[in-house]
Amino acid sequence: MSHQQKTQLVDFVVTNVNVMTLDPTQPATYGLIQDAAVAVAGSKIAWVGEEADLPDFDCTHTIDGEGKFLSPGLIDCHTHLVFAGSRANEFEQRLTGVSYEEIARQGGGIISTVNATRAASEDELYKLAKTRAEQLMSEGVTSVEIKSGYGLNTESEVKMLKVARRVGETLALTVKTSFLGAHAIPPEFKGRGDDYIDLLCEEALPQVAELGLADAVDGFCENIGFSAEQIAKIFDKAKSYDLPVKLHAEQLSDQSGAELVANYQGLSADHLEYLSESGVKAMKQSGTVAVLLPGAFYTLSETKLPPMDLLREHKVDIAIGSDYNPGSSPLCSLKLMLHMASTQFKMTPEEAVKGVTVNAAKALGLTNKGVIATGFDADFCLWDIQHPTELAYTFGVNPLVKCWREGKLR
Ligand code: DI6
Ligand code: FE
Repeated sequence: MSHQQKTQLVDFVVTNVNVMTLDPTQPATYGLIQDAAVAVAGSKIAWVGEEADLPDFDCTHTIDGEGKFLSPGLIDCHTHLVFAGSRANEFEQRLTGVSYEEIARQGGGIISTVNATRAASEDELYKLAKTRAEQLMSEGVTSVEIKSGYGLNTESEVKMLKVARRVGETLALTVKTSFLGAHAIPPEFKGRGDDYIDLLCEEALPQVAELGLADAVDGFCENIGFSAEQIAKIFDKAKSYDLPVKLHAEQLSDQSGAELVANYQGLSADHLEYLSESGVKAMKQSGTVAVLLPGAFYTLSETKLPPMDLLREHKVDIAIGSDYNPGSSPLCSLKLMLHMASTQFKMTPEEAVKGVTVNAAKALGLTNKGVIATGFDADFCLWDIQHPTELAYTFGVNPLVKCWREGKLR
C-alpha cells in the first residue's frame, strides 16, 4: 500500500498478543481479546482489537508478542512506602502473642516508625523509597499511591510527601500522594488528640495543600487512631482545598468510617474487615471503592474476612493494594496480593486482577489508566503466561517480560 493511503501515524504496534483489556465494555472474562494487536501513539493507546482488523497504520516499529498476554500496567492503590527503620522486633513480639494494638498502646507500632522517619534525611528516605518502588515496578506496577503518616508534624509530613513526589519524578512510575497526618497521635500530643487534629487542620494540611504535595487526604479511623468526629474535621478541611478523601476504615473494629468517607464522596475506604451492610450501601451510593488489603489481613493473623458477599451483592467496586508498610504489611509485592486476594478473600482471579487495574485506577481517580482501550494511557505489561489466571495463581516466579509506561518501554 502506498504511503498516502496509510491512515494514522503511530509509534509502535504490538502484534500477536492476547490482550487482557479489563475494559468493562469487552464482554469476555478479563476483557480478553485473543490474537490481538495494540497500537501506541505518543503516550496513548491509539487502537486495540483483533489483529485481523488492524488498520494499516503508518508505523515502522512492530513488536512480536509471541502469543503472550498483555495486561494494563498494575496499580498499587495503597502503600506507605516512604519510611525509615525496621519493626523486626515487633514481628517477633507478635509471634509470641502480643497484639498489634497492644504494641501500639505501648508506644511502639506506628510511633516507632515515626521516630525513625523523623530522624532520617530526605535523601535517606528517598533511597529507601526508591528501592521499594523499583521492587514493585519489577512485577509490573506502573502507578502507585504513596502516603505520608510517619512524620506526624508539619515538617516531617512535608518531607515524606516531597520524597514521594521525587519518586514519581525520577522513576518511570506514576505516583499519587495522600496526606495521612491523621495516622496516629504523636508522642508530644499524647492524650490530646483534638489538639493534634487542630494542628493538622490549621498548619500541616494548609502547608501541604499550598505546596501541592497531596493528591488526596487520608486518615486512620480506629480505637487506636482517630474518632469519626476527628476525621470529619480533617475531611472538612480537605474539602476546602478541593482535595478528595479516603480512609483506613473498619480495619480492627466497626467505627462507621465507611459511612463517613462515603458522606464526603470519598475515593476509597480501605481495609474493611469489620464493614457493616450499612457501610456497604453508603459506599455503593457514593461510588466509593472498597480497597482490600490482604497483606495486612495475613500479617496480623486476622480471621474476620471483609464482607465479600455484601460487596458483590451491592456491586461495590473492589480494589486490592499491598498496604506495603513496616508494621502490618511488610510485603512488597502486588503479585503476592493477587494470590492472597484469591486464597484468603476468595476473590476470583478475575476480580483480583480487576482490583489492581481498572478498580485501582478508580480508587486513585486515575481516569485514563487501568484498562487497555483507545485513548487511555499506554501503560501495559507483557506476561509470559499461558492463561490470565496465572497472575493470581503463581507466586515466587516473575513472568513479566516487558513493561511500558505512557508509551515508553521501561
Ligand atoms: N493501618 C495499617 O495497616 C497501616 N496503617 C494503618 O492505619 C499500618 C501502619 C503501621 O503499622 O506502620
Ligand atoms: Fe495502610
